[in-house]
Amino acid sequence: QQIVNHMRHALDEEEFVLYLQPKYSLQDNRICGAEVLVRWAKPEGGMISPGEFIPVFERNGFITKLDYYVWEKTCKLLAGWIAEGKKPSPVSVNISRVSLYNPRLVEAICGLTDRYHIPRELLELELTESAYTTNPKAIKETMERLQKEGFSILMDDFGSGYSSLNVLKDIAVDVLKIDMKFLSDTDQEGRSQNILASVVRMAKWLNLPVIAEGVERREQVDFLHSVGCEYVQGFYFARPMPVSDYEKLVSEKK
Ligand code: G
Ligand code: G
Ligand code: MN
Ligand code: NA
Repeated sequence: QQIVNHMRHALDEEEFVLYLQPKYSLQDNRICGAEVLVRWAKPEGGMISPGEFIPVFERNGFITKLDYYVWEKTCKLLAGWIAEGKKPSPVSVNISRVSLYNPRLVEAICGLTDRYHIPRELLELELTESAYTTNPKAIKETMERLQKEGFSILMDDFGSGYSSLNVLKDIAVDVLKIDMKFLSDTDQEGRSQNILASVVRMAKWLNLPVIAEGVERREQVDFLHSVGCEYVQGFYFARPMPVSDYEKLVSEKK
């Protein structure tokens, strides 16, 4: 209970801040969007990364509140850019597996984009692949409702779970995100490279854009280019950054 009060307090005090990690188009090296990644800025200093607190929040249910908070902040951000006359690229937010089972999820997201007058193609939704396993039927239904409402669904961490292909068969997601952790450095025979190349090819057959994430090295970029992967995200290009830094970066590049 104490930790719950602590988190409520943190929400009220706006200790959760949005960071943005740019996504790039490999074809022209331009920024084509960003992913929102939340950070917890403690008043006594220091940033806590979500890897530490999201799993806790998923267990105690607080994640639904935090997710909603992040989506609303993101809508405000987009609304601000639009009001300034900018033509923002889409921004994606993460949806926790817990938020996914909120029966009012679709209403909540539609309500936010309506309230802030955000064109729905500007708010993209990232769902981790492993979330599908618990109740695939309910999730499929929710996904399809969101898509009908005009939102794109990005399948996060594709290939990391146990049922990637199964999920892909059942749900017509809009974008695949593949993690480069997939490519191990110790792989002498290039097995994982071959698998990655095949996934990109499969995605093309399915008419699905692919974003490679976790791109850290030049050789990975060259490889991705050679197999026709179109979009990238990762430390090699840019780390997650405060909103003001992202705005600066985007205005410089244009
Ligand atoms: O930024 P970092 O790599 O530390 O993020 C760690 C994990 O936290 C990632 O799996 C990411 O998807 C998740 N995450 C980041 N921000 C959010 C958020 O706003 N909501 C949810 N549910 N997960 C998030
Ligand atoms: O699960 P999800 O894909 O939403 O999480 C993205 C996480 O990956 C974030 O925590 C982000 O900080 C991290 N990340 C982004 N780019 C890189 C990268 O190039 N290398 C590594 N190791 N992590 C990255
Ligand atoms: Mn993500
Ligand atoms: Na991911």
